[in-house]
Order: sequence, then structure tokens, then C-alpha cells
Amino acid sequence: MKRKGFQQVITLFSVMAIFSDFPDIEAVRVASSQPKQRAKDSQSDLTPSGSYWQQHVATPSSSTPFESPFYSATHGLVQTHPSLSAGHPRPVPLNSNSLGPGVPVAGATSGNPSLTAGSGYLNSRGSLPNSARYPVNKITGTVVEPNPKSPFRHLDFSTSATAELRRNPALSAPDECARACREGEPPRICYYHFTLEYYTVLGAACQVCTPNATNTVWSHCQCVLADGVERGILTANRMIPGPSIQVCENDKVVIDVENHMEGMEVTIHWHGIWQRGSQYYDGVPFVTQCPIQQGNTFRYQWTGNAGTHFWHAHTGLQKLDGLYGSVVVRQPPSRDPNSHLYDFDLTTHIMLISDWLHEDAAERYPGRLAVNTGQDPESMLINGKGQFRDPNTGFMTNTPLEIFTITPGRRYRFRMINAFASVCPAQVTIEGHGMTVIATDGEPVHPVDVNTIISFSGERYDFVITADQPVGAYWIQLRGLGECGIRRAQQLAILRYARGPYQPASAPPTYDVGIPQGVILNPLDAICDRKRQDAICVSNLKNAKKVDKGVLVERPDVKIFLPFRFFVYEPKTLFIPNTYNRFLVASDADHLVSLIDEVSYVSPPSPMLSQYNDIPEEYYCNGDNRPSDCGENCQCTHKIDIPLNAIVEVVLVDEVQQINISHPFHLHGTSFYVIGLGRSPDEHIKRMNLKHALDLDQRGMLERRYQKPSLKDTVAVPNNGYAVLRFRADNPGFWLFHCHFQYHIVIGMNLVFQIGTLNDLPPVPPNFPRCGNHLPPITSNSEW
Ligand SMILES: [Cu+2]
Repeated sequence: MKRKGFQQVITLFSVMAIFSDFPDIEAVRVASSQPKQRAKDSQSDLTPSGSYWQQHVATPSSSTPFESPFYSATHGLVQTHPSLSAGHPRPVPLNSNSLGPGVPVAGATSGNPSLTAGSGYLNSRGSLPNSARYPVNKITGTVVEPNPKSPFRHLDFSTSATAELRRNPALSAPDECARACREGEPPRICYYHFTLEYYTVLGAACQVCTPNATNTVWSHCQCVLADGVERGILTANRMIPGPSIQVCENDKVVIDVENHMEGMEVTIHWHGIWQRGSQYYDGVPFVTQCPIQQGNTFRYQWTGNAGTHFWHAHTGLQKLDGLYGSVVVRQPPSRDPNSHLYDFDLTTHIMLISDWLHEDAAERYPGRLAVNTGQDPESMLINGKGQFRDPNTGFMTNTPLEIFTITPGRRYRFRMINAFASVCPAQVTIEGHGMTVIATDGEPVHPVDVNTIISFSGERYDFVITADQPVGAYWIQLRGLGECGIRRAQQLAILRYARGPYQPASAPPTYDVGIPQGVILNPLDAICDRKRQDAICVSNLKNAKKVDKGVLVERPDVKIFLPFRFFVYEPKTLFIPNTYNRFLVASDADHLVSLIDEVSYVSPPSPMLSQYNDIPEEYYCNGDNRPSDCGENCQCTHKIDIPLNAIVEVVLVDEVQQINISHPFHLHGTSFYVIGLGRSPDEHIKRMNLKHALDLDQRGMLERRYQKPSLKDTVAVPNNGYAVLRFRADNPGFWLFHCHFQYHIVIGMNLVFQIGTLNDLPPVPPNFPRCGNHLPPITSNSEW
């Protein structure tokens, strides 16, 4: 059984290349058979963005996604793939593995390509993107060698993204690293270069090309379509989602982040990567590093723990404007207890879901009182794609939906990443197909069969889909729950059987008439203490690996109760002359700051990890050590010290008690066991708070299950409920623990666990950037 699984995974990437090709092949056929339709489109197309709006009320089914890659034809330019336009080549499956030197394969452009080892399985042309290593002169198309003697080399942004790859032969390019992982294979050093910029949805790049259907590690097209609504955005390498990092366990990952966002600083956090030994590269501003200044490049390097993770900006609200992407660390099948449950684990089967505004995220912070109040998203994206119906006009954009391709009879591992920023839970349901959940937050669980997965910002769920339905196309529906129900925000994608139709036979599900939910993972009612037919709680998931019994003991070394809530200002107490307290204007017009254990987190002026001695002791505080004059909106650097190797229990208690909102807490640096989750078992307690939680705990009524609890790094605390987490504090460092809602982070719903002492830490990397206040004594004019 094992061996069979192994072979299947070996052929994984070759087959993936085939599937990723099909949509393009079909699209060429279809597009060429409908010239009249395109001509008509071009007449009605007056503006670049106009072509993405249909002038009648449309459903997604009436805008065929396979035409969509050719909408740019209305601008007079069509990008076709050279190797495909010559005919309809059908790539041949591999017999060998997909490792190789990464050279273009002879015959790849002959119209009859046979893909062999390392033949660029990640792009649809059947060839390694040469642009990865050799910058191409944009005018002539020729490869340019940078002049090594030029003093301006470092200023040449057209080559900086690939300079390191050219210089250092020990590095592997992103598509060389996204491979099937084999036991005993030597690890690689995988190099990525992120260029961060201000950018635009539906900019002029969309006159040049349209992004292809594959989930991109490299993008060959700088057009960002999103949901077809024009807006300014932030991008890494002009893609949304940004570049995908896909490597094998033990690979070294190196990412150069080059910040060209004018007037903005940034850090990138690798969500789910524990950073053992690479604490300095966790990407939290003023905790692990100084933010990267505009014009600077910062090199992150780490080795990842296995699983489905993602990266995102951790500064300000930038994540919501487009700075996120997937991180997948694969393992040899022998290392995954669930590998026998699926045949394929394709790079194209990452499902990154995100919420999407039609304006800058900062437009909603601190928030408005009259128009577009609150922080709810207008829209959602699946792998950066989607359509949007304007509620005022009824017009619908006809940008392409994401298509996931499968083959009858096969079983596929999907890796879903919830990159939401808002408070809305995300519900994913697939027409006609159940999902077997096999991992969460990168950690394998005993498989459970569900029909709907509800997830929160920062969570990941891996599931298996079996292609056992009639060949066809099936809807994938993503719905925003909770507050997103007001706008009825949803998005669709398509699960398509290879060689079948592109368009589902059924009408597209709507927000109100959706795909039947069936069995739900992560029910919002959080009734988790009894067995039920209709739902499975996260705390019911069973760990598929050996658990650390030492963590699951009756008495932990450290027990921390962390109630969290909002403090609501009266306008007259907020807008006092010469005071400038931060606040968020919620949709109900309340002016809020967040409190965890009665403290609202503010960053210190320098990173704790790299410049500890530059931070005055009085900056720090916690629930037991609040400054005496701190007030109800107490703001300081919330830090809790934990001895190295202590067994820690954290009890999160929701005192917000806002119906519809469950706050997902994310821990950096390690995963935790979820041993309890729910609401008060005592019917007399209507509103959960710290006192009740302590009382329940004393009476032995706080649920704790020690039987194979699942490991996670992000867990939603049920509203008006609690969560009990356990971990071993064996990764020394300064680790942020916070609500993952973007707008709650900026009003202080964070704290830092300091694990161990400074002596337990690796040395600060040489020439690590420094930052801090500049407050010299005020001098008289003559003393400049
Ligand atoms: Cu929150």
C-alpha cells in the first residue's frame, strides 16, 4: 500500500503538468471557434475595465470561464502559448521522477512535447521559465547579461529579482523546488525574490496578457484581474496571491524582500513556520525585526516544518491590499500518515481564499460613520480570482473563476488556506463532492468526512476530494458568514473533470440558495461537548501523529487565563485635546480598542529580539503588572515571560460576546494542542467572562480532552466561549500571540510570549538592521 502511494506521488507532478495544460488547450479551441462573439465584445468595450462588466444582469454561468482568458482580445492583443498554438499537444506522462537539471526539453515546442524530468512542470508551456535565470530584454526578447562592472548594477530593478539566482549556482529556482519529495533526497536551497509595489487591478498589463490558469509559482503575466473591479493594490511580483513558495521538508528557503512601496515599510510573516533557530526571520515588526524601509531589501531564511502554510505582510493593513501567498512544505509520502488517502498532491490544488475590498484597507481604518461603515469586505477571491455583482446596478463582472481540474477515479489532496483579514468565517462547500479532512494548520489528523468546512482567518485545512462523480464541472462555493451575511458576499470556483465541460450543468449557487451544507467542520454554534451527526468541532479532530504526552499532563507548569474584549470609548472621552488614542470604528459606530487581560498591545520602538537592551523596562506590562496609572484603555507592550521548556496552558476567554464573531488566535513559533473548546456547560452562566471561567475550572467543568488532541497554530475562540491550549515552550524567542483579524491587530489584540532568556537565543545576525527613537538632548542653536 505504502509503495503504491509512493509511486503515485512520483508521477504527481508530471500529471499535474498535463492537467494544468488542458484548460489552455481547450481555451484555444473554444476561443478560435467564437470569433464573432469576441468582435461583439470589442465593440461594447470602451474602457479597459469596462470589458469585465456585463451589461446585463448575469450569472457566472453565462460568462463562460474558458472564454475569459481571451478577454484581452478586446484590446487587440491575445496571448497564446506558443507551444500550444501550433496544435493541441498532449503531454505524455512521465515514468521517471520529476527531479532534474531544469533545462528546457527538446521537443517542447514541436507540438509533440514529451515532458521529462524537471521539464518545467509548473508552467503550461512544458518548459522551464528561462526568465527565472536569465533576464530577457523586454524590447528585443534577447537575454541580457548584466554588466558585472557596472557601478549601478544594484539599482537595476529589471534584473535584481533574478540576480542572486544567476550569481549562485547552489540556489534552486522556485519551480525547481516545487517538486515531489523523496526520502533521502538531498535538500535544496530555494531562492525567491519578492518585489513589493503599489499596483493596480486591471491595469494596462491586462492589455498584454491574461494570467494563465495554473496556480503560479512564477507568473508570466503581470495582469491582476481579481474580481474584475478596478482598484489600487499592493503586490509581490505583480501577482495576487503573491508568489507561491513550495518546497520539501529540510529545504532551506531564502526570500529576498525588496520593498518598493513608496512611503511604506513592511515585514513578511511566514504563518505556520516555527522558525526554530531562525527566530530573527519571523517577520513581526518591533518583535523580531525592524520593518523593511522603502528601497531596502531584507533576506529571510528559514527551514520549514511540513504542511500547508502561507505568508503575509504583518505590518499595518497591507495584507488586506494583496500581500499574501501560499507556503507549502511537502514531505516524502512515508512521512505523512495520511498519504495513502490520496493519489495526487498538485501545486495547482492549493485553494487560497481571501476577502477583498474595493478600496484600500486603510480607507476603513479607523472607520467611517456614514458610507461604507465597518470593515466588512465587498467581495472574496479564490486564488485571487472571482467575479463580483454590483449590488446597485446588478451588473456582474465576468473575470475568470478559478478552475481546479481532476481526473475520474483519482483522489486529490487539496490545501485550503484561509487568508481572510476580516471577522467573517469562511464557508466552503463543493457541489456533489464530500471532503475528507486530513490536516489542519499543517498537522495531520485522523481523516473525517465532511461536506462543508468553516474556517477562520489564519487557519488551513487539507482535504481529499475523490473524483467519483460523473465527468462534468461542479461549483465550489465560498460564502462569508457572520457579518459578511449583510452584504451576502460570496465567490465561486469550479471543480472540473478533465476532458469534461468547463461549465457546471447546474445554476450557480447563490448566497441564499447555496449548495447543501451536509456535515460541517467547525460549526459556529460551538456545541462540541457531545457527539452529533451534523457537525464536527476542531476540538473533536484527532491527531494522526504521536502526541507529546508530557504536554498533556494534569498540571501544566504555567497556566495563563487570557480574557479578551473591547473597550468602548465615548466620543467625549476619546477626542480630548492633546490626546491621540487609537481606535477602530466598528459597523455599529462604537469606537473601540482591543484588550487582552486588560492590556492593549503597542509595539516598542525597537525589536525585542534584536535590540532588547534598547527598550526601557517600563514599556512592558501584562495582566499581573499593569502600570498603576494605566487606565481602562491600558496601552503598553504586553509581554508574558515563560521559562524555557515549561508546559504551558493558555485559556482564552471571550469577553467580547459579540454574536457572530469568534476571534481566531494565532501563535507564532510553535503549534499548540487544542484540548478544550466550547461555551459554558453551566446553564446559569449566560455570559462568559474571566470570573466564570476560573470558577468553571475550579469546579472541573472546563473541558479538557487529552486523547490525541489536534495540533494547530490558529484557533477560533467560540463567541461567548473559551478555548484551552497546551504547548511545550521549547522554542526560545519572542513570539507574538494574537487575534488574526487584521483590524483587531492594529488596535492591540496581541501579546508576546517571551520564551526563555536572551541567553537561550541564537546570536543576532551580523549587520541586522536597527531602529528606534531618536531623542537626543535639545541643544541650543550654536551647538548643532
Ligand atoms: Cu479579534
